[in-house]
Order: sequence, then structure tokens, then C-alpha cells
Amino acid sequence: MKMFSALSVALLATLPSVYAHGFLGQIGIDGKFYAGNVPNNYIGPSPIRLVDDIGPVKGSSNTDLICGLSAQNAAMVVPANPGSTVTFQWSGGAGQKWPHNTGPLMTYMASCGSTACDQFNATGATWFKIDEVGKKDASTWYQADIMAGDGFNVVLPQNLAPGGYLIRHEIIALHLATSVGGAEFYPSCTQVQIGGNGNGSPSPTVSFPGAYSDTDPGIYDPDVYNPGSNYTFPGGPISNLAAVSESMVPGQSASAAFPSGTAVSPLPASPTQTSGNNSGAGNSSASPSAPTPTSAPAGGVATGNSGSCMLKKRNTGTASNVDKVNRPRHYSRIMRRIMHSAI
Ligand SMILES: *[C@@H]1O[C@H](CO)[C@@H](O)[C@H](O)[C@H]1NC(C)=O
Ligand SMILES: *[C@@H]1O[C@H](CO)[C@@H](O)[C@H](O)[C@H]1NC(C)=O
Ligand SMILES: *[C@@H]1O[C@H](CO)[C@@H](O)[C@H](O)[C@H]1NC(C)=O
Ligand SMILES: *[C@@H]1O[C@H](CO)[C@@H](O)[C@H](O)[C@H]1NC(C)=O
Ligand SMILES: [Cu+2]
Repeated sequence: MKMFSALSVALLATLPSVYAHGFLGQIGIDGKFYAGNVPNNYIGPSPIRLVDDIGPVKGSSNTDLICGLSAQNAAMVVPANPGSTVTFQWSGGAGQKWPHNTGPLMTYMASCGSTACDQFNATGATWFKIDEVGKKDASTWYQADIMAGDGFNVVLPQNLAPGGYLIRHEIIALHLATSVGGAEFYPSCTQVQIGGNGNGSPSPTVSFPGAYSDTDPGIYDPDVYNPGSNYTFPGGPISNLAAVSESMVPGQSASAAFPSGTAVSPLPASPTQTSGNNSGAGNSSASPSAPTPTSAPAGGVATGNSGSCMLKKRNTGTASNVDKVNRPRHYSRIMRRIMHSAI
């Protein structure tokens, strides 16, 4: 065993970039931050539903598309309001930044109805899209900023009716989307209790699974690496209850406290977004208040190098479910063996 560990360490050291898909490491609401639990390593109460692996959900009919891999209800339901600034901080797993840079970020919400959100079974929930961002220019996606460690802010719709909601914030990683079934879905669900006195009734709504098809142009995308290509978001248009705005925000390490007064810059409207109608996108007159967070708990993003992602076969049924980012096949096999032994 000792020999094998030494070998593992040596191999790990020689491989360019190892590990990692990722998960929503923490969420901030008006500057108050809550850790997400590290998959398979419950730490303590969180409003983010616990997934059991950092690997992707594969396949548009997978029921894990609702809230992530084998998602379990979270213990906390945290307060928010119409117009609250919600900050999503993605992590690539322990000590890693989010590893992907290709594909959209989309945010949906669903009412928990008369059920407390920590008890709410999201199967059959009625979702409405509040936000989506894709490419920032011809060849760069906003997701690249997430990979660089940034957080992402969404200002919640102004006319949300009070009550319990799930916020389903999702990254679709499209680096393998040139094959049908290649897209990697990373949904997350956060349980919030919306206050205020809004009375909006969302329309249109979608269900998960159901909103996506494996052959949607924004999910199977042979042109994904073509700089001139326009991206078509899946999941239908943004609902009447659109986010007020969205923006990138500098990310923080898991160990550092979130400083107050973090700069926020609203995103410019993307010239390449071709579907949906986010009237909030690029609204530069909107100036969401800078977060003044309290703490940055465990499970958040790290400041280490980004890695390409690795290896885990989950919930497949389609080809190309394994990431093969610049890595010879035999490395993958060796690494899979090591990961299984080492963890
Ligand atoms: C949620 O509802 C679905 C469909 O009714 C059911 O299959 C599933 O077991 C339920 N989940 C839980 C945790 O009760
Ligand atoms: C993308 O959309 C822009 C704006 O509508 C258009 O000018 C351009 O021709 C489109 N590009 C492609 C490759 O379709
Ligand atoms: C987008 O939404 C705005 C505000 O609701 C509306 O005025 C505009 O017509 C919409 N544009 C499209 C293309 O739907
Ligand atoms: C832009 O945001 C400001 C401030 O939130 C709001 O008053 C204005 O109506 C918005 N404009 C559009 C086009 O959404
Ligand atoms: Cu991945």
C-alpha cells in the first residue's frame, strides 16, 4: 500500500491538471454567505441541497437534472427578498476552482407551495427562468470568469410573491457538447423564503426533466468552438419574472473572509445571445449593492490552479460521458484507479 501511495503521488505530480468537475460551494444573499456541503462530506446545515458527487448530471431526461446528483433536501431555508442580491460561488471540489469555461449559466426558481422548502419534493415542481448568460464575446463565455474564480450575482426579480422557493442555478459545461449527450449539467438548488409583498405570477414555466432535450441547439452544439457561432439557450425564454440584473463579482478563497464592499460590475448585454429576453441583462443603471458578507465557510472556491476535469462516469446512457481534456486515454485509466484507491 505504501508503495502504491508513493506511486500515486508521483503520478499525480506528473499529470498536468487533475481532478474536478464541481459544485456550488457557497451562496450569498445580500452579502450573507452560506457554505454548500462538500459532496459526500456533510459538514453542517446549509440552504444548498446536498449533492453526492461533484460529477455532472448527464442526459436531459435524468431526474437528477432537477437539483443535482442524488440531491437531498437541505436543512436551512434562508431569508431573501424581491431585489435581493444572490451570489453564487462555484467550486471545483476540495482546493480547486471551477474547472470549465464553455457554456451558459442559467437561473430558475420554483415555488415550494404550501410545503416548507426543506420538506419540499422538487419532483414535478414548476420552474420559471429568471436569468441566463452565455458568451461575453465571439469566443469567450462568462463561465470563463467562473473558472478564473469569480462569483456570479443575480438580483432577484422585483415582483416575486412571498413564500418559499428553490433557486435552481445551473452551469451547463459544453466542452464535450459536440457529441449528443456530451453536455455536462451542474444544477444546484438553494432553499429560500421570500418576503415582501410582490404578487407576480410566473410565465412561462417549465419542468425538469422536460425543459431540455439532448438535441437542443444549446445542449448539442457542433459549433460550440466556432468563434462566430451564436448560442441558443435551452429551457425557453426568461419568464416575466426576470432578474433585475446579473454581474460577475470577484471570488474569494474558502479560507479568506469575504471582504465588505466587493466591487460589482454589471454584465454588458451579450451580442451573441439569441434567445430569451433578459431585460435586466446589461442594464448598467442597475447597481446592486456590494456584498458585505460575514464569513466564507468551508466548501467554497479555492485559490489554486484550475484543473481540467476528470473522469467520473455518472448517470450516463450516452457516449462521451468522460471528460477527455488533453489527456491521453491511459492516463485516464490510471487516474481512475488511483482516485478510487486514494479516496
Ligand atoms: C419525490 O416524488 C417522487 C415522485 O412522486 C418520488 O418518486 C420520490 O421518491 C420522492 N422523493 C422523496 C425524497 O420523497
Ligand atoms: C450571430 O448573430 C448576429 C446578430 O444577430 C449576426 O449578425 C451573425 O451573423 C450571427 N452569426 C452566425 C454565425 O449566425
Ligand atoms: C424584452 O422585454 C422588454 C421588457 O419587458 C420588452 O419591452 C421587449 O419588447 C422584449 N423584447 C423581446 C425581443 O421580446
Ligand atoms: C434598469 O435598472 C434600473 C434600476 O434598477 C430600472 O429603474 C430600469 O427600469 C431598468 N431598465 C431596464 C431597461 O430594465
Ligand atoms: Cu467537469
